[in-house]
Amino acid sequence: MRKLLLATTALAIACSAAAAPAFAEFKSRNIRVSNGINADHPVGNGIKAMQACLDEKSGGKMKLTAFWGGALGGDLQATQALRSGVQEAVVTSSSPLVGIVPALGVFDLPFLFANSQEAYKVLDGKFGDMMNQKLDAAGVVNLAYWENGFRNLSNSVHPVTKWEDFSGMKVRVMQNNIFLDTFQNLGANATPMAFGEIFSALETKAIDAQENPYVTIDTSKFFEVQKYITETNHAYTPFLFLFSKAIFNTYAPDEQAALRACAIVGRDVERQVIGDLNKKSLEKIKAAGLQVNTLAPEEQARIREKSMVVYEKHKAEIGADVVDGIIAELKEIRK
Ligand code: TK8
Repeated sequence: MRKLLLATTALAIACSAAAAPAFAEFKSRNIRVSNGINADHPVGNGIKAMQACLDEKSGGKMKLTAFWGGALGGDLQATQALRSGVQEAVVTSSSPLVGIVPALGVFDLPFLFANSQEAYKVLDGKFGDMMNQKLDAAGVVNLAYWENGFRNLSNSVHPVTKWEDFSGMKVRVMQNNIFLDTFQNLGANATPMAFGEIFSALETKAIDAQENPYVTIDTSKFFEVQKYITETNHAYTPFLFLFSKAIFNTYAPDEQAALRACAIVGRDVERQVIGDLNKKSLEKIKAAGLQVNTLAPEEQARIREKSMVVYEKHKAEIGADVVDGIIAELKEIRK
């Protein structure tokens, strides 16, 4: 009995001794994560997985609190809050940030990526790292590239099956010159607007159309105020999981490493859930009565052909090295 007691006490001491140094570097952290999309978007699943990972690594000390539907401001506004060190994190599209890091515009080039696999290779590899250095220089740490997905067009006026159908259509675009030019070049009346304003602008018919991945069209309920969808797949603009550099720099190395590692765990879950949900979102959109069109291969080719001027036009402002770099890398991947 005495031996058992001694052994248990020894074990208890050993455990507490082991527990203390393991989490010594971790402080209680409340990390606010701003999102434009809603809680039922797969980013929600990603954040849950990231939290479970952080719980394990920090002994429950690092807590993520997600804010949804732009409650802490739109992508751009939240990113500025990170840069000035007043907010910890945001999951944002790259596109509204080109004014801060012009090289990010490379992801806005129409028809750049052919599928998500090649996007993952570019983003999670050397090219993504190079972009992360530019983001770092602008005061934000990109923990990982999460997913929004391939973008498709929805509208309330008529089916779009060829580029001429864009003529005069009022299309909301992200606050980004490359998107603006891409749609103007197709004949649309493109209007830059923050994400949070889309639903009511569609509802009041201030705009006819918007473009986003199926999962976003589903979870942000745009299908409720739209009649037609065309599977254009015209761009894959990534989500960035950004952290305020000013705040990140005050964290201990273990805390920083935990955030980086767990953002990747969350990314993998988020991408997986998007992959699963994509079809279901499309089914839901169809069930709501929307007419879904695909582009005939020759029409897809015509749109792509017509859009290529955008590459040359924006090459200098994105950085010729960046544009040439990604094209060379894609060539390599496609071999
Ligand atoms: C959500 C946005 C959105 C983006 C857009 O905050 O603005 O259309 O695709 O998903 O980042």
